[in-house]
Amino acid sequence: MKLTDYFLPVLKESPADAEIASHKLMLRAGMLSQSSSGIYSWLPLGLRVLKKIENIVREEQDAAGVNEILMPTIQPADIWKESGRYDDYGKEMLRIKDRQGREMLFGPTNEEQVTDIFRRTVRSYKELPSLLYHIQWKFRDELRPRFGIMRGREFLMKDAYSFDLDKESSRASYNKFFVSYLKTFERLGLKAIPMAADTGPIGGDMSHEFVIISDTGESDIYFDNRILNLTNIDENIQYNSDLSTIVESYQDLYSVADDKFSEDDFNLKVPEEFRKHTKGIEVGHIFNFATKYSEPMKANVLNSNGKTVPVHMGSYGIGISRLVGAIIESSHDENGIIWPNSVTPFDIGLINLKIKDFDAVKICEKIYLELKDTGIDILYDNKDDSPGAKFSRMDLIGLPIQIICGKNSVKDGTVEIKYRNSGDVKLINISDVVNFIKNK
Ligand code: 5CA
Repeated sequence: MKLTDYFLPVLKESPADAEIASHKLMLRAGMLSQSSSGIYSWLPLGLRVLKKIENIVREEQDAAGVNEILMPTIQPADIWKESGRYDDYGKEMLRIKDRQGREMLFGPTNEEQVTDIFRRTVRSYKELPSLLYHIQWKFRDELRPRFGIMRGREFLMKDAYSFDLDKESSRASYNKFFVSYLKTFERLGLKAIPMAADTGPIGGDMSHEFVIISDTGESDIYFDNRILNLTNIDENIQYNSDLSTIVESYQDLYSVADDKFSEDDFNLKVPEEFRKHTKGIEVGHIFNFATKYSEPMKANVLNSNGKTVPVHMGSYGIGISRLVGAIIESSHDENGIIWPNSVTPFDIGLINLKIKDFDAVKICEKIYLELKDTGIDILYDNKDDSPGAKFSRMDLIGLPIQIICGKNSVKDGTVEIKYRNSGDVKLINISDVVNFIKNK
């Protein structure tokens, strides 16, 4: 992509109402445009990152054997009346009426909708377990939307749902999601800690929040520091094997959100040198709620004895739009964003400092086309701006590698490679650029 064709409205100054780094940087880097309180449009750079995160989450759900579906944003109130949550959900739910006067709502979550799909289609225990997910916009009329897309009113969520015959197999489904979440967040360049948590309006008796440590997070977390040293999940993990040992290795170390915190337990279970109390950002939340929805909504199957029984369910959320902010919170410096390779909007930024020099333009065009041909995403700054403006814009948008083409490029046939993360700069020959980048 050439910068002269790209819609990238960067700002010099942070907007006054943005309080935290990620919100400021997303606005300054031209990723977002606010529509109203807690509601945003995603501009090209922001949308690229959102899609990359969405795809990693999708790949990991698929790898764990979860089926992708797409449910509507607008749901009928009737199913929420059946589950009993229509009144419980309160003012966070956006309620609307269609032209026939039927009560509808903009979905804040989908337990009822997915349970309705299940009860219409599945009859026998032989079809279980069933695992479904979708990636869809949600609306919650949050009391205090803040920090940009971090606590929005409209936000993108991956929500998954499990249906099992009994408590035991439902626990195995829970473990599957638990492990796949650890792997997903690893791929996103994040260390997410699973914390035992309250279930709130979703309900149930077992729940974990996945939280990344950050001073600007809204959650208070208490944990045993050794949880950060547990080994990563194997890339080829077999999701149909028994995953309880992995899950227990996390659960054996005390880690809780503040609604589950007990000072006595913390002191008893964690030696003083490992006790940690910090702020964090909740990027995922999983729940097991047994038959809370299946019983009132009559989502039943026939078991092996021909008896009708309600299914055991769980739900599993990841805040996809929140993750964009969370990744920036954990990876930026005073000059701007530093994208992890897995979610960077472009792999490479190519800067031409000599846009009026015919030979420099020729060199850059060649590098640009050759890299593009190898399937590398490259943003070519071919704009007629000062070097200072070009450097600060490229640092702000945070691409991992910059190729800088200046006066030496024409004279000596070299370009500079700058790593955004370390700031290290390296000179290489123009003829080696493509191979060098390909090997990275
Ligand atoms: N039905 C369950 C799981 S599918 C559910 O809705 N869980 S949740 O309420 O915890 O939301 C799941 C994830 O969505 C959260 O962990 C968080 O990362 C994200 N999320 C929740 N509310 C917001 C919000 N207002 N803005 C941005 N992201 C949010």
